[in-house]
Amino acid sequence: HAYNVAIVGATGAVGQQMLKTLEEREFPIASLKLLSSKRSAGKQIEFKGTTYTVEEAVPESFADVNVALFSAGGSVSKALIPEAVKRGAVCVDNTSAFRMDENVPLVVPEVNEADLHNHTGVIANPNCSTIQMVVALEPIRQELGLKKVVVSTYQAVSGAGLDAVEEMEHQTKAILNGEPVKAEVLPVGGDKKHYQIAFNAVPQIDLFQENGYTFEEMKMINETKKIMHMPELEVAATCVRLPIETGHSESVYFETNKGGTSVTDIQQMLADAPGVTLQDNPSEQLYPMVTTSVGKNDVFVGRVRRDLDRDNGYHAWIVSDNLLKGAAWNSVQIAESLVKLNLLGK
Ligand code: 11C
Repeated sequence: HAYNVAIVGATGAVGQQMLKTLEEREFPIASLKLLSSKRSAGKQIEFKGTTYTVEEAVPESFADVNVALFSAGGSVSKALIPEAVKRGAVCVDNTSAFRMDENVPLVVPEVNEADLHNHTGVIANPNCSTIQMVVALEPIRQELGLKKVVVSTYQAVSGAGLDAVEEMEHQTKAILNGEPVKAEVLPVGGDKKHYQIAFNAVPQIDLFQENGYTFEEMKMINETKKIMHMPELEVAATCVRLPIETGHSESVYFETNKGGTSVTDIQQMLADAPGVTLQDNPSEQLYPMVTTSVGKNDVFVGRVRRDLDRDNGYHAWIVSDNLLKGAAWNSVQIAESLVKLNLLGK
């Protein structure tokens, strides 16, 4: 069986990786529609040797579509997903528009694939920094339980889109050439000030919320609890943007319910877990890095060590490609799970 597939946001940083991933995974495509906002309509994109013209996404675009992957921003998802669902398309949404809606499953297949059974047309794909963290924590949660998580992130600019990547490149060249620096995109479109990202570390991703946390930090907190079905889990996050093109890194401290487990046992849990590659050998200087993780679908974990004060506390370093497992690959993986579980309808 093959499916009519639509990609909304086909020209964006994530849309491009969705196409690459669909091709690599040989997803069974009967027909493909590449959609975008009005601004990008008319662009041409190659897929498996055929040239497609990107069309503006409108409600009628979704007639006959079986599965639609959305990554064109929250407002596009809010406007068009109800229209697509009405027309029978199952939508996998990579934006934050529906993630915390209690009728919408928020899915990372390695953690909560079974939640797909409850879908009513929309499945939300979590935030990139949340996904890589829960993939690494889930095998530990299963064996030892989880009590508390404290994460600090080191996030790449491609998470903020292609405009942000371009801005970083321009700024870097300008600085190296001794020219003035322009900042118009980062840290976030909707805020009053913009700051240079080149040669900088910016502790703001998305807008500040009333509680002093940024929206990115609150996404990590709320989404982790929802995906793991653990409203009681204690989670705190600090999210920082670095001048890296692609690949998010995270320093994660976690406390388990059961104490006293050896680092070797934790490493074994990680090594055996789906979607995880353990890279952890200090004597060989083996640990995950952006340069060795980008372009791969897995979540890479290393630097596992016991907290010096608590026998149920551990530290780890988690790296993944934010456009792949953090976005495109997780979305395509959800589509594959929908096919496997016979949940695409029609
Ligand atoms: C970033 N995590 O790195 C953001 C991008 O909610 O899907 C993903 C935003 C989202 O800027």
